[in-house]
Amino acid sequence: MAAMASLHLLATLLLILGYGRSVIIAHIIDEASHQTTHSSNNMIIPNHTYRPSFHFLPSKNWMNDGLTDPNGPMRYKGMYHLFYQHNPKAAVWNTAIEWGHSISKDLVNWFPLQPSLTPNQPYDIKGCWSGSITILPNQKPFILYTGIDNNNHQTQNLAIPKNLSDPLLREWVKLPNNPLMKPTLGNKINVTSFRDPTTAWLGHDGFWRVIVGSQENEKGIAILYKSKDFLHWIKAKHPLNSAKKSGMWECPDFYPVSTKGKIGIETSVDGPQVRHVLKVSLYDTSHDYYLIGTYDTTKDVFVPDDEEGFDKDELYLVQRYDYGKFYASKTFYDDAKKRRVLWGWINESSVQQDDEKKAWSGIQGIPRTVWLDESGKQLIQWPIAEIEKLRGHHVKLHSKVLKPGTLLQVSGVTAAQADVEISFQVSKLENAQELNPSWKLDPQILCSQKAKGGFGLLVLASKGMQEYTSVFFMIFRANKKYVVVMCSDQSRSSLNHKNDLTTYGAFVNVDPAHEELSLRILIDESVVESFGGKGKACITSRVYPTLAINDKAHLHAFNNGTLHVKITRLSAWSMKKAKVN
Ligand code: DQQ
Repeated sequence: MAAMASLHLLATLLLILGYGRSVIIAHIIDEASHQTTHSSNNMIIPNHTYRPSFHFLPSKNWMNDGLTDPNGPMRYKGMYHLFYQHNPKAAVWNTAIEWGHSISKDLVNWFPLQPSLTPNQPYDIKGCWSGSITILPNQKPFILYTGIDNNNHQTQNLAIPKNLSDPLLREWVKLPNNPLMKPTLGNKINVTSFRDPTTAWLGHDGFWRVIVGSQENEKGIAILYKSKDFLHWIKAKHPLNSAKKSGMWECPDFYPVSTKGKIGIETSVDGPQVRHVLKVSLYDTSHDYYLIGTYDTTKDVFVPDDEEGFDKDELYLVQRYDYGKFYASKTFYDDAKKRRVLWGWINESSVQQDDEKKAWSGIQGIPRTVWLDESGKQLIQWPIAEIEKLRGHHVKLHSKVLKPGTLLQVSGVTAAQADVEISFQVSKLENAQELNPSWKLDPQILCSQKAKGGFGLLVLASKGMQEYTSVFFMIFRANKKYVVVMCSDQSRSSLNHKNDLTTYGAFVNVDPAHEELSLRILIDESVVESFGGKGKACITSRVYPTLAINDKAHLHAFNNGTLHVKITRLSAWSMKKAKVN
C-alpha cells in the first residue's frame, strides 16, 4: 500500500513537471514491476530478478499475467508470428484464456500486438484454447482453435484474417459457420476431451486432414478429420493413432521429417525420403513424447516404428523432446530457412503464491530447429542460429585436464545470462561405474539416486556454493558398452525450498570411447536450457536462487567423478537482452 501511495505521489509530481500521461503510466508500471518480494529465507528479491532476458514472455506492462501453450506459430510474408495461450488478468491459468499475439523479424526480438482471439462467442465464451495455423494456397492463413462453451464442451472453430493485406494480421474474424467440429451423440466424442487441432495437411486426393486430441476412458486418441473446403469437416472412420492407456492427448503435432540431413519439410509433403513424427502432450504426466514412423496414406494411419507406441509400460522409455520442463509444444515449417522450428512452453517451478507475487508466470523455450538424426531413430534439436546474435563478450579455453575433484571457475561472462558450450574427452573408461542390471533404466532415477560423481557445469552458483544447479554427464559400464546419462540437478539450486527442486535425467546416445561429449547451456536468470550430445538430449529447468542472482551468479566446470576428463573446448558468451514484447 505504502509503495503504491508513493508511486501515485511520483505520478502527480511528474504531471506537475509537465510529463505526458502515457510516460507516467509506463513509469508507474515499470516501478511497480520492480517492487520487492520476500522469499522464504527472508532474502529480499526484486520481482523482476527471475524474469528472463532473451526468452519469450508477454509484455512487462501486463501487471499480472500467465502464459502457457504456443499456438499457431508461422512465417507469413516475411514476418514470424507467435500466438500463445494468455491470461492477461492473473499469473495463473484460467479457463477464459485468450490468444496473445506477437510478431518478429528474427524469432529473437518480438513486438506485441492486440490479442487475436478473445472469448466472445457462445462456442468459445469460456475460453479460446489451443490450436494451429494452416497457410492455404494464395497465402491465406487460417486458425483452427478449440472453443469452450458455457457447458464446458469443446469444439473446433475457424478464424481468418480480417484484412489479408495487413502483413501484421492484427485482426481476426471468427466464421459464422462455427463450430466446425463438435462432439455429437452419433460420433461419441468425449465432450470435455476434444481439443487442440493441428496444422492441416493436404492429401493427394485433394482433402485436407487435421487431427484433434482426445480421450475415451484411458485411451488417448488423435481423431482424424477430413475436408475438401476447410469448412465442412468429416470425422474419419479410424483415428490417425491411439493408445489404450496413455490418457488424454493434448496438443498433438504431426509432421514430416527428411531422411536426408537437417532440411525441414512443409507439412503436406510426403515421399520416399520422408518419415513422420507424431508428438502428443500427455495430460497425465505433463510431458511431450514423440514417435517416429510411417504415415500410411492409403489407410490414413500413422504406424510407429516402435509398435507399442505410447502404450509402453515404461513410459519413461518413450522419447521426449525435453526431459525437464517443456509442454504443449508445436512445430512449424519455416520456408525462408527451409527448417522445421519447435516452440514449447516452460512453466515455473515456484509455488503459485510466488508466481502471484512476481506477477507473471510461464515462458516459451528458445525456438529449436528440429530434424531427424542420421540413425533415423531420434530427433535432434538445436537452438535457432539467430539466438547467437545476442552473444556478447566471449571467453574461451582450450585443452584443460579436469582431474577428479576439480572445480574450475569460468570468469569474465555474465553468468546469469549466458550461452556456454563445452566439450569433454573421457579416458580410462574402465573406471566407469557399472550399471547394475537390477536397476530400473529410468534416466531420471539414475540421476537422482545412482549418481556417483560426474562432470559438467555448475551454473547459477553462489560464491560460497550454498546454491548451484549442476548439469553433468555420468558414464556407466554395461556389457563392454557405455551408457551416457545427462543430468540436471536442481536440488541445490535455491535456498528457498518451496520451489520444485526435482532432478531430471536423459540418456545421450553417444559412444564416449570414440566421441567427445558436448554440452551447451543457455542460462537466462531463472531458465537453464541444456543440450547434450549436439542436441541428442535436452533438459530444461527453472531455478530461483536467492544468492546466485544477477552479478552474484558464477559459472564453473567440474569433475566430481573417478574418470579422467579433458575439456577440449570451452566457449562462454555473455548474452545481450532481446527486445521481447
Ligand atoms: N492448454 C490449453 C488446452 C490444452 C492445454 C488451454 C495444454 O487447449 O490442451 O489453455 O497445456
